[in-house]
Amino acid sequence: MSNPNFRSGYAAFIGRPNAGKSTLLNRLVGEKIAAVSNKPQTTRHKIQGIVTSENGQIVFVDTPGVHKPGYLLNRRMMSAVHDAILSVDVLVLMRDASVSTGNGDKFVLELIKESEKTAILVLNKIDKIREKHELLPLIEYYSKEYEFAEIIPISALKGEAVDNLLRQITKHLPEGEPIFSEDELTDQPLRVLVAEMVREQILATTGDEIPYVTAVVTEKYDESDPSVTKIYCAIYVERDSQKGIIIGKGGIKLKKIGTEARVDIEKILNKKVFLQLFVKVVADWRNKEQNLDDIGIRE
Ligand SMILES: Nc1nc2c(ncn2[C@@H]2O[C@H](COP(=O)(O)OP(=O)(O)OP(=O)(O)O)[C@@H](O)[C@H]2O)c(=O)[nH]1
Ligand SMILES: [Mg+2]
Repeated sequence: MSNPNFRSGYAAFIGRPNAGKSTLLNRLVGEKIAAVSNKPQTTRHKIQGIVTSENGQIVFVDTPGVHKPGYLLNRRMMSAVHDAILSVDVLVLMRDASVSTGNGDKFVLELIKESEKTAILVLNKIDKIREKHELLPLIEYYSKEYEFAEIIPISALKGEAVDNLLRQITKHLPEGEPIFSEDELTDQPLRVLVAEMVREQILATTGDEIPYVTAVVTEKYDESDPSVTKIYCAIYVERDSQKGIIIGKGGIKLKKIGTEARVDIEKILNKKVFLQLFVKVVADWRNKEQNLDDIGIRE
């Protein structure tokens, strides 16, 4: 890098489920690397997305939405959040500005306060807000609670004001060389990216209960044929009845999930893909160390 003032470092998105953290990550990176859905607790592990510009390199750390942990799965999700808070240079508190402040928001704010770190407040989903002045009470509330380095209203979905956000975050990073090479977009292994794309389609095609009891693991990734990558993914559920829901009548739902996920995966790999999905019933996987390790949700 020829720029002597080049800055580089880590910035973590912290916020409640559904705030739009993964939507913003995908938007900034310019590729779909994290699953997005309208269901809470979509993100289950830390996902890094890398954005390199002339002036700096930001390694974004997407984290699971902050929630009360019930299962071992949820405890591991929350330790991913705490871990990210401790390890990054800048915290980005993501807040859905279109909903009123609840206890969950206060809890997230406490995490930021305890960290005493440089933090930027991002008020997301402004496309849902009619008049900009409606944001003022929210801005006032947060400014009283913590000395945010910046407060930036954006729409992650529409891409509104995200360039400004990049500039502002870069400003608060230490001077230094890039951490990753310029063309790298994520630290996620392809196997994990693929599983994430499949899970996104499961979330999109099933009702309220299924998302929580489902996990996806890439069990085989075969590149021996140069013309087509063959990928085999296991979908974990906890009960036979859930297996039935995912497969659907005559297999129609599983087929739809597979077809749509394959389109996303081919986009990322830039290659023809054969994707085979199968459903495994694993009772209580959300409480089992070994299953969680296999799924890639590590302590
Ligand atoms: N209208 C609107 N919707 C948005 C915006 N950003 C995200 N969303 C929607 O909000 C929902 C949640 O988005 P995600 O990116 O999955 O949220 P998240 O914070 O990563 O959620 P978890 O992973 O569960 O913590 C999705 O339906 C998105 O399409 C936005 O700027 N405007
Ligand atoms: Mg997410």
